[in-house]
Parts: sequence; structure tokens; C-alpha cells
Amino acid sequence: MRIVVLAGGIGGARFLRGLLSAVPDAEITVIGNTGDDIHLFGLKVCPDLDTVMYTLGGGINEDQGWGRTDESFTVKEELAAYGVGPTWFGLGDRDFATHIVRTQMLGAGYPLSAVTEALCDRWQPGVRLLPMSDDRVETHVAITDPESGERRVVHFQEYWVRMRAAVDAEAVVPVGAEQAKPAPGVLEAIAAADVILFPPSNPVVSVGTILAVPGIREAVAAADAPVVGLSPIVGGAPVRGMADKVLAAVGVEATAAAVALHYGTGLLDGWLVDTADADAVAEVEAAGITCRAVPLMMTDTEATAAMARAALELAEASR
Ligand code: GDP
Ligand code: FO1
Ligand code: CA
Repeated sequence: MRIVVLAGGIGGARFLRGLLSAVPDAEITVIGNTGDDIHLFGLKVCPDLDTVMYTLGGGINEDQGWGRTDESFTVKEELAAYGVGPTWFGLGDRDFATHIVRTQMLGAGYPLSAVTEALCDRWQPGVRLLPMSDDRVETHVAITDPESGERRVVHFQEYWVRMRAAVDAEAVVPVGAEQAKPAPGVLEAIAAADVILFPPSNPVVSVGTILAVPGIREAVAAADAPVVGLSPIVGGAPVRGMADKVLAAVGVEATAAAVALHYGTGLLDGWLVDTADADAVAEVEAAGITCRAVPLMMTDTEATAAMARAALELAEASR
């Protein structure tokens, strides 16, 4: 079975671990979000691609959900000693090696898709990991600066990590998306898929950014494959992180039903909500999206595998 998954970072990666456990023989293509990418110290950092690669490759810092296990921060400390910032983004020594190899290969003319394939040769994630695009797309957030009262735009990572999304996001802009093209293999994978899944990733800055690359939303909408999503919102709040802040920026309530309607019937055939949000089923079904309430907490691989199986069953029922 050919499955395509549009994934961000932590939530997407954890879901993929359960999906691989549920259907170990499936051919899984992950279309990874690159809108979180940031250039630091002359290096290109791809947080969501690395989180998927490290999580499925066994190198992830499990508690954090990002970065490497057994990490040290000597290079980071030395950079700070030179007064070279930023200091708010925790790049570890092992992680630096990934960014050095990636930047070196990009500098030699390899596209991000080829670089990602080369990095995955080491990590063997068990899925084909494609960036959504080889072109540069970086999410920025418009805010009103709490100190100056000035309206300004900050890189998503500064908003998310340094500011902890403490101020409202007035707009979320995937800069460069309009000019970006889907990476090689992306549209073909979507067209050939038996099932397309939206994992419980951030609907705005993860799945939303992938869908903002011209051609990808259209390809998903036109695909023969049923499209099934899993809600990242449980009991009226994100399970972790601040997705509610970016949902508000696009005028979407942080509810399981609102996210389904945000994706819309043009994209979704099926939607899974947590049992805590069983009251959302009727509203989502009324919109023409088949909906079921199942446990959606990814507490361990087995629980996540059960979610993945429920999503695949719903896909079959929606076919
Ligand atoms: P990020 O790029 O690292 O933020 O990760 P993603 O965008 O892939 O996923 C982040 C989303 O995962 C958050 O909005 C969380 O609400 C959601 N999430 C994390 N853990 C769980 C879980 O156990 N169950 C569900 N349903 N959603 C989760
Ligand atoms: N997230 C944080 O909250 N704090 C960090 O210091 C941090 C460093 C970091 C380094 C490399 C990397 O690949 C990811 C990193 N993240 C960090 C996660 C990153 O901000 C993700 O983009 C978020 O999880 C949201 O997508
Ligand atoms: Ca992300």
C-alpha cells in the first residue's frame, strides 16, 4: 500500500513511528515541511525534516521531540563566547554536523531533496522523506512588539522559540511559497497514493505551509486516494505547543471540528477526533467529512499505531 503523509516535526514524526508499526510493509512517502527552516551561523537548519529523520532513525532527543540524543553544546558555547548570536536556538554539537553536511552539499549545487536523501542514507528512517520544495520557503510571523508597540515581522523560529508565542500572531506568512515548486517526486507520490494522511501536525505552520506550495493542495484535492486527517487539537487545546496562536492568526478556533472545516471538504474525506471531542463528530459529518472519535493521544508507539489503523480504516470506509 502506498501512503503519503504531509508532516511537520514532532507531531508528524511521532505519528509516523506509529504508522510504520501498524503497517510495516507499506511504502510511505513523507512530504516534509520546510517553512520552519532557518539560516544560522551560515548554515541551513531544517527542523521538521531533521525531526522526522532523527525520530524514525533513532537519534531523536525523545523528551524534547527535537534535536539529538546524547547531545553537548560546546560549539554553541564557543559561538556565544565570540558574542555571535542568536543564543536562543539550541543547536547541539551532533546536530551541527547535519547542518554542515547539508550546507556543504547545497553549496556544491545539490538540491535540498538530494541532500535530504543523502542524510537519510545514514539514518534509514524507513520512509521516503521529500522536502515539500527545493526552493526556499521560510515562515514569518507578523506581531506587535510588546516593548515598542511597533508592528514587525519575525522569523517563525524567533516567534516560537525565543518569544514562546507569547504575543498574538497577527499574520503567518510562508515567505517564498508563491514562487516555490513542489520538490521532485512530490506530485507523483500524491497522484500514485492509495491513501493520503494529514497527521496531527500543526494545521497552519506545518500542513498549511506544505499546502501553500502551488500545486500541492490541488494535487491532494484531485487525488483518487482518500484523504484522512487526525486532529492535533484535543479537548479544545493543542496537545502540546502553541498551535492555537497560529490558528487564531488565520481565524480558526482551536477545536477539533474547526480544524477539519479549515482543511475543508475539498481536501478531507475523513477526520479523526479524540473521544474527548465526540461532540464534534456530528458537526464534521454535517459538513460532508466522515468523522470518528477514537483515542488520539500518542502516549506510546502502540497507542499511535492504533490511531494509524483507525485512520486507514476510515480511509477504506471513505473510498
Ligand atoms: P512541530 O513542527 O514540531 O510543531 O510538530 P508538528 O507540526 O508535526 O505537530 C505539532 C502538533 O502535534 C501540535 O499542534 C500538537 O497539538 C500535536 N500533537 C502532539 N502530540 C500529540 C498527540 O499525542 N496527539 C495529538 N492528537 N496531537 C498531538
Ligand atoms: N525548539 C525549541 O523550543 N527550543 C530550541 O532551542 C530548539 C532548537 C532546535 C534546534 C534544531 C532543531 O531541528 C529544532 C529545534 N527546535 C527547538 C524545534 C523547532 O523550533 C521546531 O521548529 C518547533 O518544534 C516547531 O516546529
Ligand atoms: Ca515545525
